Amino acid sequence: MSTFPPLKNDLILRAARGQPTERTPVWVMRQAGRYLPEFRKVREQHDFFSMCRTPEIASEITLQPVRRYQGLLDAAIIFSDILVIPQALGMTVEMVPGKGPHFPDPLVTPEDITRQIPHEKIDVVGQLGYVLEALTLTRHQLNGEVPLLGFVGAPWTLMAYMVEGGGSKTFSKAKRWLYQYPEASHRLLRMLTDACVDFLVGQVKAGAQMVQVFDSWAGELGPDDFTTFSLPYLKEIAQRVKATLATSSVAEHHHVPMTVFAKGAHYAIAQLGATEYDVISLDWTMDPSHVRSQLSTGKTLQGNLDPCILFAPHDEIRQRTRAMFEQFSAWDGEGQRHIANLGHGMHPDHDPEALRVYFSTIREVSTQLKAS
Ligand code: 1CP
Repeated sequence: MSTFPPLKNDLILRAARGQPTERTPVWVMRQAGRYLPEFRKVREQHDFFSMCRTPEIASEITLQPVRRYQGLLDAAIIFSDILVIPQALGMTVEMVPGKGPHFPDPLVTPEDITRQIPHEKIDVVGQLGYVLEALTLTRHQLNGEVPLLGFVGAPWTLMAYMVEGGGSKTFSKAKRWLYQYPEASHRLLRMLTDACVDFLVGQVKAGAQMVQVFDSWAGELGPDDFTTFSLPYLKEIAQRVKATLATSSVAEHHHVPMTVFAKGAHYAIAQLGATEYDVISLDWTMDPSHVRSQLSTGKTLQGNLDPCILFAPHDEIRQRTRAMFEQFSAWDGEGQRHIANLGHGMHPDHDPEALRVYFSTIREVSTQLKAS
């Protein structure tokens, strides 16, 4: 392993582990993205997945928000996409500007799994070496300013894209698979789980200091289906990643915090609380104190301002951010177990200055709380 520069700000790692912090750390989902003019400038010249595959470009984009919000951000998240896993398994995925991901040849029947996912492609870490290189390069370039986050899409969310062929309003094709082809669905979810485990372990070895599993479409499933088709795989990912890293010869790998974001899965909070994830990320429809009341174990919560509040006048952003922050600090008994974030990602038409207001408000209110 190459030696990385010493970390100057480990607030997010401490908050994730439930250790004391002098203020609340903050980052936002999709902080490296289309709302930034500097991102759009690079994007104009390149195809999306070529950007992901070029470590220098991926690294540059990861650093853009860290530079722009100098000192206000407490983490960087590697620029990539959850759909690099389906690509590594052999599927074609294109990113259509203004529309989103598109699979020209999605999985229609279970036979398509064997046809489209050749066995020899399952060396995910080998296929995704470019993400690992981008992580290592970025960790050096960050120079210890803030920790670097890695991520994967959860098996159910990845399966949803692979069957739907892109985004969807109802996810009816993917959900139909669960009922018509439950065995094949489990076979696919299992392959994706193996890929997620290998890829996350690879990301940590390459330099990721914390990782997040995005189950963006968890809320499309009801409680029973979530318990059958998503939760066991989410659980297994945390278990296996932690067990594998515990045997690493590098001490830093032993305590890499893991976050789960099961968007919309209100009904699953207690179950998620019983997994090995350190942090549970909440969308904006979830009430932090209600969530906290359902958790018996010491977990850190992340979130959860509605991203659309960033369209409000600055004064209202300040007011709503304060109100959000207070909901989390109400149970601040065992140390500030809160990582401030939005309840989902930035939108392309957000004003970067509105996000600055959010960051500064978090800084202000959390510093005041700690000083009081
Ligand atoms: O800044 C960051 O957060 C890091 C980079 C990142 C991450 C973590 C990107 C860049 N994508 C993701 C994860 C991701 N990708 C998720 C999980 C988080 C979430 O729910 O938002 C999902 C569902 C995707 C799939 C995806 N990729 C979508 C969503 C489409 C839909 O179904 O609604 C879209 C629009 C993309 C493209 C994408 N990914 C990232 C960027 C900057 C973009 C825009 C691409 C462009 O320029 O066209």
